Amino acid sequence: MHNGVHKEATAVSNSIKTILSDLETRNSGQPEFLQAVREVLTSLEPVVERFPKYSEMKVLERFVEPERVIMFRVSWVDDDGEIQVNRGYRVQMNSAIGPYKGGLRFHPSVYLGLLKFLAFEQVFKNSLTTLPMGGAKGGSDFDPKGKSDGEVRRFCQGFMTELYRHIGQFTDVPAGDIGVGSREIGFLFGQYKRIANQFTGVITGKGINWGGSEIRPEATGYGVVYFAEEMLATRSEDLAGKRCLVSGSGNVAQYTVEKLIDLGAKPLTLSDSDGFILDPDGIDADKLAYVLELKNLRRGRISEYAERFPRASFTSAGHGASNPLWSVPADCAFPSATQNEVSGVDAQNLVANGVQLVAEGANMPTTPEGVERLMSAKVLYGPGKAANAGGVAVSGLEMTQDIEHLSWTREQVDDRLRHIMRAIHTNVRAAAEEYDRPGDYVLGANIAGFVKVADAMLEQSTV
Ligand code: NDP
Ligand code: 2IT
Repeated sequence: MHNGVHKEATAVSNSIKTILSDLETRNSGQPEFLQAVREVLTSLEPVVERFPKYSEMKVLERFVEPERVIMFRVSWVDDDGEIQVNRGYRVQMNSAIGPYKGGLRFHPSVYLGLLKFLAFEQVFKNSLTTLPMGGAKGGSDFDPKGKSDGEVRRFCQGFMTELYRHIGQFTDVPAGDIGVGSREIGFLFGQYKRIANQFTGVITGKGINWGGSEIRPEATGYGVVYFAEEMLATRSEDLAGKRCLVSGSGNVAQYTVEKLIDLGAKPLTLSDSDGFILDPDGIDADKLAYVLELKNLRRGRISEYAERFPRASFTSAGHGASNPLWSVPADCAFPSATQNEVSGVDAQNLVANGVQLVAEGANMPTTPEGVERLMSAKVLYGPGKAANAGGVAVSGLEMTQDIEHLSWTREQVDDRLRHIMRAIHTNVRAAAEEYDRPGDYVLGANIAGFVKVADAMLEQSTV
């Protein structure tokens, strides 16, 4: 390497190390946020070396600090008449390329660091969609599991009674995530409308008769499978006949399975936090209809699948360093439950059992050790911020339809979703090639997502 270039590389690498160590000091106790930032900043080294303007203008330092964090109390009354208190949040990370956009998560594990990681990832993902959306995430440590409809409604109304003043169709547009589905979106939107006295597209994932978009419920799962098809096509392969592992059994998992069935693949598994089911005959359309009814209407547990279909088995979740779901022999894997659900050992098991492709429906489901193992084994690895961007992309299309007061057909939205997933795939691969790392979807997604937002920040000056 030329001496000057080498010096520049070392200086950049040192300055990124300094940013990371400052960040660790200032955000100790937020391991998921630090994990997400570490991966991204490390892969941005070559772009920062090539364009000193990013260091000079302190773009990385600005990227890792949310523009605004809102934390608030949510008090509500449970079915026994007791007052309950939860914590609500909205992390407004970056608005350089559009209004803040990102989901709401209701889960007992929610705390500021988790939402900062999700909001940080969202900035890159939204940039990749080709649509004008900034990044945000919010939610609460409220646990919807086991709560009555009335309790969920009262919680959602309390949550929105504070959140409404911080959001708006041109300011910040929330949507669903873990624990926030169509029921919760309805309660949240209804309360927003009541307080603001305005019917606007302030939330996405709305019902089809009140401003929602066709294909939004399906979009994340369909998009992941479209992205997987694109990845396989680079090796002249397709999904027909492929045995697929899917984790989770919520929104993303359900529509991943639906699209896999459509394309002739054989989905074998689903899971929830209690464990996983393995159906050696494959989950077909009728069995999937049962899962949708079980999870979305009865709010039951996935273990019931094995009671209903006796050829399937249920395995309880262990607490060790590995999840037996990822040891099932298969061709492709679609982690679609939660962060850090694929450990280094799990990744090793996937590779040992023949998996050639991992496309992430969940956000950051693979640990850094896991990513390292998959990439060194030359598995086609599609990180969440690229592979699962279809959900927020169709949210962006919902925003456009709301503003124009019209609705596109299923075919129109699905067609746009396919085009967007193809464009993301092309752009991510092009960025990886431009930086001499062909086929590296992690580097490609981080760089392609970064450049657009970073240049917007530079053009908008010191914000
Ligand atoms: P849902 O709430 O619909 O489903 C979540 C599923 O994951 C459930 O089966 C749940 O099981 C399981 N799960 C959640 N937390 C854990 C945990 N700690 N351990 C084991 N299993 C767990 O959420 P979604 O399907 O919407 O979200 C799944 C993932 O996809 C998340 O990472 C989310 O951020 C990501 N995502 C979602 C998008 C969307 O549009 N909804 C878009 C892009 C990404 P249980 O019922 O036992 O909790
Ligand atoms: O992680 C995600 O991209 C989502 N939960 C969807 C966000 C959105 O605004 O549709």
